[in-house]
Amino acid sequence: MKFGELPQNARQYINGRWETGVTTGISQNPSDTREVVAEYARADRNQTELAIRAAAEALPHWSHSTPQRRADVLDHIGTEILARKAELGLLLAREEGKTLPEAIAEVARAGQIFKFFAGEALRVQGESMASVRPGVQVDVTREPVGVVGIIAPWNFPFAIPAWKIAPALAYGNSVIFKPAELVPACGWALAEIISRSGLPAGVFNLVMGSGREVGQALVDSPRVHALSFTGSVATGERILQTTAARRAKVQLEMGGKNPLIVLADADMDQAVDCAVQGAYFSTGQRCTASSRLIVETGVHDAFVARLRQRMAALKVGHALDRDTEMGPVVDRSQMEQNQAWLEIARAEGAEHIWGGDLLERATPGHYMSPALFLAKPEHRVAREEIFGPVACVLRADNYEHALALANDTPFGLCAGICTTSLKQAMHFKRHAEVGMTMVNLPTAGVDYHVPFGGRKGSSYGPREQGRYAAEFYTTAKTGYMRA
Ligand code: TXE
Repeated sequence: MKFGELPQNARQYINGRWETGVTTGISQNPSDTREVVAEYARADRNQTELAIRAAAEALPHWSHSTPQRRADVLDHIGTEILARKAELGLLLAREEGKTLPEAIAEVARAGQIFKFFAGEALRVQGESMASVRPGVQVDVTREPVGVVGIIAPWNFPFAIPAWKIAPALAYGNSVIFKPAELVPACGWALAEIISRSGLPAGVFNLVMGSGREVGQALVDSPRVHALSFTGSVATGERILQTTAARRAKVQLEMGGKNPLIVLADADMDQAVDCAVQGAYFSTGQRCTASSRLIVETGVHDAFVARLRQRMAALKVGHALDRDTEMGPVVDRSQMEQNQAWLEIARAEGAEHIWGGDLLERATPGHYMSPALFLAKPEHRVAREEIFGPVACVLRADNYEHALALANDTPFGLCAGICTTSLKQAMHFKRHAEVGMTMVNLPTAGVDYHVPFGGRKGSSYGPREQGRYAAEFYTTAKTGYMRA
């Protein structure tokens, strides 16, 4: 089948077999809502239970498989994803709405992640230490954590599942993967590649359906030993309560309200570029988006004027149009939320600088222009995650004030600064209360071989990605031995 066409029978993958669901659903192209991208099978609680049981039964064998076997499987998956990045990128752009270059780059990233963890499967490390007791040897080894439930959001439907599934399999766990309802074709396409990689039946399972039914079944099941989730704060908090009560291991990546500080000494072209990319690319639908632009007073007005000029020229359109810089909003409900935020901002007294208009294009889609407000730190628009192309500017008296504003948030995913001062860049890197800092770079845009995650309300549990992923997907065992 070609992905330019409708995927027929996007089905569940349970215990090595493709299964119909209990009901069916569809996904739509946000650039052209007349187009159905996929018809897919939706599971219920019982079907999810079958997938969990299959993963539990497959675990003992897979968890003792050789590192070489796991490396070969992951390498196979990565190679196919990379070879098909243009075709899969087209599917992603059609289903989620990010621009085609962004979509192809995301698919390539997913392939690189599988390749990276193919290598990591061969490098599972332990420690050997001198014992405090005479004649005793002590070592620490890493073992798989068990059956892993993976609950993914819609905004990176290839890369986020990849950075959860790849380490889960690399370290010998079995997996049940639940993609977001808006992107079933992407989830299915990834699962289809994984299904042909040489894994034993039951080691990897795909269940599609609602969060409330399928996702909740994974969260509730005592057979699921660990849960990795990326999504909204509200869902993450609910998952935390249930998993904590049944003592499952849990990793949550939730929202962000990421600051980008622009100091008076910054290279203004670079700063405007970082702000536009960070705030509006991928239609602002990234947890790492720069939604708070904190600008030193000396350059505030000039920066806002240049940013506004750049925003006015930003090309909003169909995700597949060659000159589109910003695609549509993902769906109607997200668009309604974005529009409601514009109202909230106005009602709070934030000054509207640019955008937020609904746009008409040749095809019926969820198009809006990027929006900018001048806000006060106490405004909701400056405190809560919007998850759309809506950013605000906060005025700072000096660097110290800017840093205080940057840290004045319940979130702590990432933070950036644009400056030519080495002293202030170094101070910022040490004092920003976040998991990731960026100097003269957009806050969105990360590498795959280093840890990803935040502090405070943004994240919970061990970091994702890179070697640090082992912390979540393995459990330590301490061994004592005497001859
Ligand atoms: O998120 P949800 P949605 C934010 C963003 C967006 C809002 C809603 O503000 O507007 O969340 O998006 C599954 N038990 N972010 O509805 O509900 C769900 O099916 C178990 C920010 O997509 O959190 C999906 O697979 N699972 C974020 C996944 O959780 C449940 C990225 C995420 O869905 C469940 C995405 C339940 N009870 C959204 N309920 C970021 N910052 O990256 C839902 N799910």
